[in-house]
Amino acid sequence: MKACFMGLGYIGLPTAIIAAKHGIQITGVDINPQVVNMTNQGKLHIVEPGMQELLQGVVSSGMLKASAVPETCDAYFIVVPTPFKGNHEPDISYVESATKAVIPFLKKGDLYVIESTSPVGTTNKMASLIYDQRPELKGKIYIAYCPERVLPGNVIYELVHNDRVIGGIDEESTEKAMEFYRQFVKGKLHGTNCKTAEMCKLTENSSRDVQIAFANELSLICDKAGINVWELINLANKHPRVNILQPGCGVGGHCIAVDPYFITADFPMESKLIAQAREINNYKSFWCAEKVQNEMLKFELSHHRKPCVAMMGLAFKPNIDDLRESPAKYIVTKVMQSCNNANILVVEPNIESHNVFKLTDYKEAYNKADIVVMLVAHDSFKTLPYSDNKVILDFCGIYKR
Ligand code: SAJ
Repeated sequence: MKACFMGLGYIGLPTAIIAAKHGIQITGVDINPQVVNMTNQGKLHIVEPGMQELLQGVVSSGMLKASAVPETCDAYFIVVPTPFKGNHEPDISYVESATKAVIPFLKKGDLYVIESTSPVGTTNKMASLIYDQRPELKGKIYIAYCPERVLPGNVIYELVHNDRVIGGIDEESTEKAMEFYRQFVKGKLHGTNCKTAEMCKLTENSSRDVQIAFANELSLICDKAGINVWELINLANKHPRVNILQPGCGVGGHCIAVDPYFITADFPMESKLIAQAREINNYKSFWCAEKVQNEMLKFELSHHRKPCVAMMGLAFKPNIDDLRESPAKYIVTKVMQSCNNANILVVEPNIESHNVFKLTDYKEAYNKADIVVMLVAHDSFKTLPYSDNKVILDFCGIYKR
């Protein structure tokens, strides 16, 4: 069997590699020539543990090759980004152009699958696009949606072991797509229709966003009420049917902070809670920045000098180097702008250097600072002692006090 993966990013490339390892002949297509060149040399352009060795193996055995254009295969997978247009409207133009690129190659019996996170209705839209240009293929090809749900850093394991939801435009398409994934997925495959599968991906990430918003809202209430939110959540979670997540300095990354908008853009009247959760999580970052600025002002008034402030963490979540949509980065930027960058030490132990922020070692910054702002719960920060001689703003529960 031959399969073509349109998009060799964080999801497309690992999936293509795993499929190739399971005996499927893969053509990986990317619009970025550097990605194509690196992949063909067996060099991984993303960071993912264990993936480099696997890539080298499938390239040298000839099971995977990268190209700027698709070629005739038996199955086509659309694994490209779905960003925003502005105003939080999803932009499916990458899915559309990848689909247009494969249309000339489609033939009777082929499988076409979208994996990109997409607004509800996208698979049917792409089916119409295909049939408009190739009416003779109507009812002769299989079209389905199958969202990815892997966690960066654990992709090799999760691609194989996670359950998958697969929704076709008809039952035959669902079955055909399941047949494909069965070749390398050990998790359960759950068949449904394409609209439900599209909504399922958005639901998973919106659910997490709403739950984090609840924790963040509690943190705001507790701050005003003088209650330790970490202790409160820990105690509430002793109830056998309560499981509250952790508050933080906001929600970041390219999934949880983004996907809910794919629902609110299309169903504004119905998605009040989902929209409110987005607002609460965004507000939490703004609130944290204000809190830092207020503490700096208080310090200056009582000490008659400007404080030295350590901003601990830039990544969007603990123990990674990914700064995409990072609330910590937003807070650091906002605080630095408000004080002309004076006396602010920026810390991110998971990256070597940054083109905007001058980075300081975490121990050095902690020792020098009058105000320590814990933004990301990196493991290394947990080794730092609590000090009563410093003002510590712990937004991510390093000390849980
Ligand atoms: N966060 C909190 N409190 C918590 C948990 C997380 O504030 O209790 C924050 C994190 O600090 C971070 C944000 O939420 O800023 C998102 O982190 P995450 O770990 O929830 O999610 P991602 O973006 O790393 O990966 C998610 C995963 N989805 C879920 O956990 C439901 C992953 O399985 C998906 O494949 C991925 O999104 C995706 O591509 O959709």
